Amino acid sequence: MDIWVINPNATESMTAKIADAARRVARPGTTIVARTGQGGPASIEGHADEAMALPGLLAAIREAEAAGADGIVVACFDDPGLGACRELATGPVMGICEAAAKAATVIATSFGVVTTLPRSVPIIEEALRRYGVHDRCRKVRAASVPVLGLEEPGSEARERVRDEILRARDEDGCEAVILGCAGMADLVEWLSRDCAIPVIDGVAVATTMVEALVAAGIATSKAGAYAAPNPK
Ligand code: 5HY
Repeated sequence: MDIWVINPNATESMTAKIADAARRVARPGTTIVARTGQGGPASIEGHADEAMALPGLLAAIREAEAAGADGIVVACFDDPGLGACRELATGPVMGICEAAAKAATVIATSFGVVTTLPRSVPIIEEALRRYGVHDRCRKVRAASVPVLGLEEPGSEARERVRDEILRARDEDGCEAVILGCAGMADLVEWLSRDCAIPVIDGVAVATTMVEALVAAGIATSKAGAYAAPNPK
């Protein structure tokens, strides 16, 4: 099967690490096709960036559909434009926030999220409410690092993320912590070891969830909200 993993921001280095994270967990028969959103912002930090990323994201969805993609991962923790992506897609479409949040509720009674900037916290809290898991989340924390700080070798970003995860574990009583940015995907193994708590990367989980749905023959329903857009 072919799973397309789409980074809606325009940073190729982040797409590469996202693709690596997806390929690390993909089954032998699965091909991961990675795409970077064209024309969008270099990083998505808030509502306006998210809106500006949508045209490139939807163009990539159309490309995936034309190529016969079996499933799609939207690799941005804001889960931008999921409804629109699902209208355009045939196979299952998973956002990394939704995937990670639902996985966390399976392995723990309470979880936390560590994202990049404080401005993303309310956006993530709203997403968790939308997914019906907000009551299982102790706290959404921000490491106060810009998204692209995660791309800078030698920056303090990874240590700041680790320190926030330790606070989530020790102060909030979280039993698991979700990485609240696709750009953290390459840190998951180190952080899980260093913090001695399950750390969940939404890219890996979304990839395996899409694989499972495709393997089970489950595609996006076209019976209602996710029907293809009306011809104009
Ligand atoms: C992301 N922004 O996963 C989100 C998350 C964040 O460019 N990729 C981005 O940190 O706001």
